[in-house]
Amino acid sequence: MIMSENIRQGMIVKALSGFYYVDDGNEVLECRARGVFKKRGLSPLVGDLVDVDASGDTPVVTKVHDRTNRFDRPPVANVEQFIVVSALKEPDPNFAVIDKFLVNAEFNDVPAILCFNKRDLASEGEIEAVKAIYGDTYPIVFTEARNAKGMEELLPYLKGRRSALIGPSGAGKSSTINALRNEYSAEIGDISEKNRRGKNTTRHVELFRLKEGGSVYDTPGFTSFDLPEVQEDDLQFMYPEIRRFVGMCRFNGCRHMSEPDCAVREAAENGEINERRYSSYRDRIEEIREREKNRY
Ligand SMILES: Nc1nc2c(ncn2[C@@H]2O[C@H](COP(=O)(O)OP(=O)(O)OP(=O)(O)O)[C@@H](O)[C@H]2O)c(=O)[nH]1
Ligand SMILES: [Mg+2]
Ligand SMILES: [Zn+2]
Repeated sequence: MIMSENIRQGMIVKALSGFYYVDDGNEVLECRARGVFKKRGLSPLVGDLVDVDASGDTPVVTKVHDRTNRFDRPPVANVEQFIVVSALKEPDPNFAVIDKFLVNAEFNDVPAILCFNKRDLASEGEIEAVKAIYGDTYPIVFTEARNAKGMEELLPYLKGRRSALIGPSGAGKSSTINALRNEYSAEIGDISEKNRRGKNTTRHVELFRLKEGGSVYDTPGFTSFDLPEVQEDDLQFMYPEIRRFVGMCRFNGCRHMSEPDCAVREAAENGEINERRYSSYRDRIEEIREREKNRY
């Protein structure tokens, strides 16, 4: 029997239990991957553009095309934008984790926008407080995904791009995707009665198309996040509101901690830089110093 070459190109839209689901524009093929990927530690990721050999009984991913980027947590490739999703309540926002994720986005040159969900559970004052922290620096939208509210604010950012929704379990990432698509396609979980946290309902990454154009990755929630391998003197560039003041301090190489005549600290003191973001920057500097100390 002569095997005909039957190579198709498509995008991995789901990876689950050793199978890769490849959308070739016509249909979604359930594929295995060539063993060689795993051996080289180059496992295909959701978002990868791949070649599939569909001539045998089981289609096989034979080639992963060059990526624009890739991430381990969550495991995704070719992300054009991060949507950092938090609940305003249940669970409470974790600003340290949000900021680490924003640093990671800056570090990888991927734009980020903030989405605060469950606005039905928050007071006007609480919403204003969140705006005060991030509103001058990042696009920020407030949603009530469970009732499909606020999607018209979010959609303009999503059109024509591949955006990864990331954030803690229970924040409402899957609910947001269902609200955007107006159908129940991503599984939604409860909030634990005991500690008001999510229950890690989403366990795999999946890419969903939007009928308006563009697509969104649903990802599993996380509770902590490690800073990327950013150097101490580069951190100032990962906080856009601090970046503006770089070069204006008395000392070259000022880390904006306790140096005299520091333009950044002054800006934080007089409210030009949000004090919470400045103290977040300081915490990250301490974290990097701690990490360097423990390295040797
Ligand atoms: N009050 C309120 N609850 C919401 C809202 N959006 C989602 N929820 C609820 O929050 C819970 C968690 O929602 P999910 O969409 O599963 O959260 P997730 O971020 O996907 O969580 P993981 O998959 O575990 O990471 C569910 O009980 C939702 O009904 C909202 O706008 N307001
Ligand atoms: Mg989910
Ligand atoms: Zn300084």
